[in-house]
Amino acid sequence: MKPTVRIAVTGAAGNIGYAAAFRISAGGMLGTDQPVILQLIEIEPALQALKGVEMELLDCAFPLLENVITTSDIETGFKDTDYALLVGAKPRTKGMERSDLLGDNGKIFGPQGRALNNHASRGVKVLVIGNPANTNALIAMNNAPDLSPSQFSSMMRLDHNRALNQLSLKTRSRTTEIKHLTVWGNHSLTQYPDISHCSINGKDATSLVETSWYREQFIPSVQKRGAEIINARGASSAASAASAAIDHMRDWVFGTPGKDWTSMGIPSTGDYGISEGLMYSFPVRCRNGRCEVVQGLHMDDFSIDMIQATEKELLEERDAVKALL
Ligand code: NAX
Repeated sequence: MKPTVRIAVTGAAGNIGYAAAFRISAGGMLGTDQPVILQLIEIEPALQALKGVEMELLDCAFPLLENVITTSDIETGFKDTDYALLVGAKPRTKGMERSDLLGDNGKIFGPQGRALNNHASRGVKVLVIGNPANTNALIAMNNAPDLSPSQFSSMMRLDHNRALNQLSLKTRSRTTEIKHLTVWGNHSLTQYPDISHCSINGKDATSLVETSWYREQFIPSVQKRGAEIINARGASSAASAASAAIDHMRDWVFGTPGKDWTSMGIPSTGDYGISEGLMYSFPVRCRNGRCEVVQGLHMDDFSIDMIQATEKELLEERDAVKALL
């Protein structure tokens, strides 16, 4: 058995937090030889519900789960944590402008960034899931000057997995046979699910599907999948989001498989002409706990327009929260 690690989850009594906590405790994220302490964080009014989550976790008698801490105090919740999944966020309510949502969430992610800066393990890996995830991650990162920007990321893996699913259904292949898919940019309707470098069983994916299907059906269906789930389920994606968070962290820690890559929101250092500092989703390979943008991919005019459109939206989001950075 490895030495115990601490994993903080905010919004842990919510839908995604609830689904994630059990899979983490069962070893789905860091392996079945990794004991964990869960540090579950909620706002005061949800602490009673969180108590119920703790009771259920303990009732599972998970061999790997050494302890569960529940708290509304972020300094306690992030103390010595090795991994942080920032799920809790303020949802958009009727009549709320996007700028109000950005501002309200900034008030959550600024203090969380500072608490991570001051209390987390020096090697902490932070994944922001709560929406608007890319810009919330940007705010947290900017409020943690003693941590490296490379310790912050935002979740695009659900979009990536949704794209794998759509393409596998269309081409009657397994998702594991699809390589080199990327979802670029923002976790929003401007994201760009890109199959132009993708291969399926060694064949060019673009030769297996019609361009009209790719541009008019595939891209919008991945972009709008979240809304489709809400219409069907009456609630937003939860288990699939938790599963994506676990995939994201597992690849970050153990590496992306073989020569394949994944999609992760990470701080831009200017690759592919994307403005420096933006939390932007790129094709990423992870090795030894570090993530690197895949270099040298040829981008055609369509792709360039798409990656710039989603960059423009992220620049506008950054402008709207500049007081918090
Ligand atoms: P829920 O409303 O079920 O749960 C959110 C929980 O967060 C609640 O229990 C709430 O009390 C808690 N919370 C709110 N503010 C908090 C704070 N300051 N500190 C700690 N906890 C706090 O939402 P859920 O379905 O779990 O979704 C959570 C977030 O994930 C939302 O912002 C949602 O939009 C976002 N998503 C992001 C995705 C992504 O791919 N990046 C996909 C799924 C999901 O839509």
